[in-house]
Amino acid sequence: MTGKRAVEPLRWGIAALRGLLAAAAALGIAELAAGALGRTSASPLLAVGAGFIDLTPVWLKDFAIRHFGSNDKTVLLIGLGAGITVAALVIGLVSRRRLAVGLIGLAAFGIVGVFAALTRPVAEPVDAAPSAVGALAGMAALVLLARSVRPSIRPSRIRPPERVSAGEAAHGTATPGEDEATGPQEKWENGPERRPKHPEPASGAGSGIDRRRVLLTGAGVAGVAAAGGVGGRVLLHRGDVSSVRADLLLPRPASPARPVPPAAQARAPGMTPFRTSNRDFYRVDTALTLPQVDPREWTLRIHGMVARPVVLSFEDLLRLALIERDITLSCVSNQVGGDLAGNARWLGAPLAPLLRRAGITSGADQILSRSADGMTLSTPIEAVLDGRDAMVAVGMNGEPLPIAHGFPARLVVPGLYGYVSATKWVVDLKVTRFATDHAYWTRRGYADRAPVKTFSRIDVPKPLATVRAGRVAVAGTAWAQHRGVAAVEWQVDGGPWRQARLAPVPGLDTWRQWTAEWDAAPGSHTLRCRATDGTGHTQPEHRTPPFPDGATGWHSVVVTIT
Ligand SMILES: Nc1nc2c(c(=O)[nH]1)N[C@H]1C(S)=C(S)[C@@H](COP(=O)(O)O)O[C@H]1N2
Ligand SMILES: [Mo]
Repeated sequence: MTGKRAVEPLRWGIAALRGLLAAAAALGIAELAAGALGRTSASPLLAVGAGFIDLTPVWLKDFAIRHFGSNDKTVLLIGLGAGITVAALVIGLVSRRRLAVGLIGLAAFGIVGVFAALTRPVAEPVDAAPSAVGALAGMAALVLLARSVRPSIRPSRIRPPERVSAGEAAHGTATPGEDEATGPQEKWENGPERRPKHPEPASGAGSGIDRRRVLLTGAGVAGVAAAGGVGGRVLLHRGDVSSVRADLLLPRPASPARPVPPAAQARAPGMTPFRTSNRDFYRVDTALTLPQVDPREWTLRIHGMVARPVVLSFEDLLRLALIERDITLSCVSNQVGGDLAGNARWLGAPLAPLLRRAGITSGADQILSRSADGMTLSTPIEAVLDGRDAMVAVGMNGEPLPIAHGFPARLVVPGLYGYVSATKWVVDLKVTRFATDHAYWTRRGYADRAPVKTFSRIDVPKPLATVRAGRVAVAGTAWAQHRGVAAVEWQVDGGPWRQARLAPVPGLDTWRQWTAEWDAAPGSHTLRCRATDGTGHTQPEHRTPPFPDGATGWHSVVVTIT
């Protein structure tokens, strides 16, 4: 019995590994099928991940954005991978005794994958195929792996395994292949009293298990899994549009941006750049993989409550009189003091004339925009038509839009939070009513109309910084897009409010930097700031969370002066 005890954990380990290999084969083949179809969104991992994103409750999404920021998707994929690994190990373990249960487990995963793929907003019936084919491949792999550890020659065997299995099936106790020791061991389960003294030899040597066969089968399945996964990735890469983007030349604007006054950049060391580079621009979206939209195939459809529906190609769009503007974009999920905001120079076609060309029917109050990956955003029409520089943007900081920021085209509407204005990879504008159509976030309880709230934060000194006593530079960023920042005040330890110096800005639609000098005495101090916008509204002290229409509250920073 000592020999058996030593071998048991190893056998369980091998069984668990079989589950892992079968799952890998399933995912690898599914990836290959998705690649062959050129359907990224049908890859089971991505489809299930995207489904997770859609099912994520608002509080969890805010938590994820707060703690992982633009890495939220990596964290999700790692979590998903960990979950699948655990499930695969369990499938392996249960299939040691009950292969059928393991197979049902794999099939269940396949069904989840099929369901996830078919419920994506951009789903097509073929999207069921990768998960289905993958699940079948995983099941086949599990059977093969289970068979490979069956003893091939057993001196003690009286009947061939087929007959033993058939006999067992007749008793209704087991199905063939439930354990690596199919045959004799199945019989033992019928009655312990019939169990031989030494059910399993201590070492594989005399067991009749063909180690070569086990290893070869395992390696074969692993190879198929890896080849499928890599092949699938390579095939899916065919759709990558980075080279198309690199070759694209954008026209010059008919209406260039006003020059940014050099002093718009406050000179405090460590201060936030006035213009955010494309690389540093925050990214918030529900896209688990970046939509690859080829401008040569791109169209923008304007329809719904319009007199004359319009369809524009990318060339059509570039032929329009383009405008270039500095506009600060910010996210409703930004917390007090947060950095989910960025300021860029956008190039694009003004949106209002396009809508007027289509002829908006009276009663329409919403533009429901849709992206290539099926995301929907709603924008109040009155904001788009009130004269502000709402645009279908194609350029960002002198380049075509980065793929992560909406290539080849996105909406930008100054003054509104991103979720009600800044549709990336935009392909469709439906003129409609708030009473009729609901966009992704508004369906989840976020506000229909969400003007950016008047906001200011302290950028330097950094929170919990230790600074030398004396003259200390205090500086920060404030925004109230399209209303403009009229004043920023700051205070120390709850003392009197003092006016900060405001840097010049090119217009009402960008953020505005502010600076102040502080004669700092040693000790621990709390700095606070608040902004007042062009309408006279002052950022309120009361803190509210981002849901449902943006966070409020004063930003404060604690610093140590030595
Ligand atoms: N297609 C698509 N567009 C989208 C989103 C999205 O999830 N999908 N998110 C919106 C939100 S919530 C914000 S704040 C901005 C962010 O734009 P950025 O990633 O370029 O900074 O994009 C908006 N446009
Ligand atoms: Mo956002």
